[in-house]
Amino acid sequence: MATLPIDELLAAHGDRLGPRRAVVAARLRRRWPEARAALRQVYGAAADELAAELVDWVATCVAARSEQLWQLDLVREADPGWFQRSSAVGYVCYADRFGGDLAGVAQRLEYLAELGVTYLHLMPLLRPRAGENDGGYAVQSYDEIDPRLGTMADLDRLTAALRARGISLCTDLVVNHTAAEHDWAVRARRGEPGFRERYFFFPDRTVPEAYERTLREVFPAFKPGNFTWLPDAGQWVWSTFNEFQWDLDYANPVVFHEMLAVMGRLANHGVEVLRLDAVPFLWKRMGTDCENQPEAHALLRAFRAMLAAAAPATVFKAEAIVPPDQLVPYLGAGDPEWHECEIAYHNQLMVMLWSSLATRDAALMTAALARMVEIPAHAAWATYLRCHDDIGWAVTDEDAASVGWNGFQHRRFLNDFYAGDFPGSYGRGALFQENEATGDARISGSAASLCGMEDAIARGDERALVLARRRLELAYACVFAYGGVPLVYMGDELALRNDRSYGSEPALADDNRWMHRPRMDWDVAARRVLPGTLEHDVFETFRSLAVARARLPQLDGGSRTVVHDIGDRRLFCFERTHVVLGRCCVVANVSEDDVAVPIGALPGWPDHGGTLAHAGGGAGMTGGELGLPALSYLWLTPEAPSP
Ligand code: OTU
Repeated sequence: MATLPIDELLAAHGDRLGPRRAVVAARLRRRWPEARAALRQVYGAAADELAAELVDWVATCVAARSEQLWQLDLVREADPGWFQRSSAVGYVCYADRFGGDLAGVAQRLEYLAELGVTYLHLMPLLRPRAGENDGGYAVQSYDEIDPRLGTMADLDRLTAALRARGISLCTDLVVNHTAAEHDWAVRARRGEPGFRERYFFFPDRTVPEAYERTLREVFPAFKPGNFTWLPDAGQWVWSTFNEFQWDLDYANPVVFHEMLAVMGRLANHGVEVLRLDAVPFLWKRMGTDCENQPEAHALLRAFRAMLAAAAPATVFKAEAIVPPDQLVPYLGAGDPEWHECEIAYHNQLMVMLWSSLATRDAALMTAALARMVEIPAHAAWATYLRCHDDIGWAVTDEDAASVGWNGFQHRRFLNDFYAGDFPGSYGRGALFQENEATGDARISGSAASLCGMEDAIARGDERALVLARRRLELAYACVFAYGGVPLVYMGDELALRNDRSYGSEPALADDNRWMHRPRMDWDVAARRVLPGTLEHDVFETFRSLAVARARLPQLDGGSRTVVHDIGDRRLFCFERTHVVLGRCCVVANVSEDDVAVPIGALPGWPDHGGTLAHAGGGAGMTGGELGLPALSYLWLTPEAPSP
């Protein structure tokens, strides 16, 4: 397979590709070497067989692509940084909880437009198993929409409506596992030839136990261990998450090919961002934790190269909630840089924002973020404060030690603090998956409740409510400026507090992540236009962040982010800088003290201080000094202020 006869292979497709053929051939010539290298790393000699099959798949996928999406492909190839623009604002919600169903979501686009949304992440849309389904992350059919939400035709209509408004649809693709009720799993369980090889089956505990020695448990409270016994089959099956989520075996090239085909079909329905779930787990290696293995990266690179040939308008977002050193490679950072996922969740920024707010100290955030490796200019973070999952305290022992703290104790403090168990804490969250053996736990709870709003409202404490609101604004101001696509998690823009109603729904009651997955209350949302209400003030805060961000091209995801230690642990400072787009400096006071800092403390910043581009919490600049009241922040640009 020294050279792939791309033209010959495409010629076999006759007129199917019509005038698209030359472009597809060019894309394949460009992408195939990357795909081949990655596939060889995983499949060795078997990669060669896949080659011709995959070219065939590309042709089929392109032939089925609508003219509108084909045009979008061409536009995106001309502007590959489209998702990095400073005008990008993401919004994340459950289709049913936001709009009832897909058609209902399409009725709410005006609301999204008010917030400046350009990227809509609808949580899992594909048909899940009946009953408990881990919020849709146990997929029974990758070719059907969850019937509660609509049909594929509804998806086509929704993506067309979104595209017409310049909004890209993101949805989840659960690549690591299927539901135990997926057709493959059912056949594998019966022992049908060709299906057991798509999962990991073991006749006894010998091999599972050898793996268990180095595996962690993701959901220890739901299901101890990583394997599930199937009495009818007389087999153990690998199930990292819940018993009903079976890990796929990517050592089988059929699994790769089939999942790629799913990607192509979703792209052809107009999905522009695929959130690839749980990617660290894609490859298993005995003696390791079976996360972040080199083959998992190779698989993503192969998926990337092939989908870029078939549907280049669609980008990948990696869901890898792993320590910073393991995270950055998912964006293709390395020497040399490569193409893997265009976007990845910045879990570290999220954790550090919560940590800083609890301790009123930014030193750990400054240290941890400053030492992160830069990401390639073609990639971007998805920055966020809250998502549908729990918060795991990804604070490394080394980072904690570098600011004089003990990692274990700090993580324990954060759990106590946000569960409301620490004296004086304002957090009203709850522990998730407490593991009595290791002392580990994570936190559930809505952003507003974790920021102290629920507590302040319950106690009728006006001053506490002001501080809680400032915490939410400060954190989101960092999320909006730090670099990449800022994600607003549904409800945060209205300061929705915890929703405890899940406790009375049997399929949800055991999983307290539902406390921060509320249903949109449109009566509450209606208050966003009533001045003097909490909803109005918070909503306006989000709107103004989006407007201010859109005006500052230097906040494009392609700009560098440089974290500065400016000598005061209460202040978090970072700068966005780009040789063409310019600079922007952000300073945030995470403490509840009033802090003043001379302009000279900002490295390389002009003495006149520049122009205040945006601020919150009463922060401002007078006579060579920045004034930062409790929990306030400002965004500065270097141009001299107009007289
Ligand atoms: C993801 O999360 C989803 O976001 C969860 O909602 C799902 O339950 C889960 O996958 C299974 O599909 O461990 O605590 O490094 O951290 O995949 C959440 C990635 C999780 C994992 C992540 C996982």
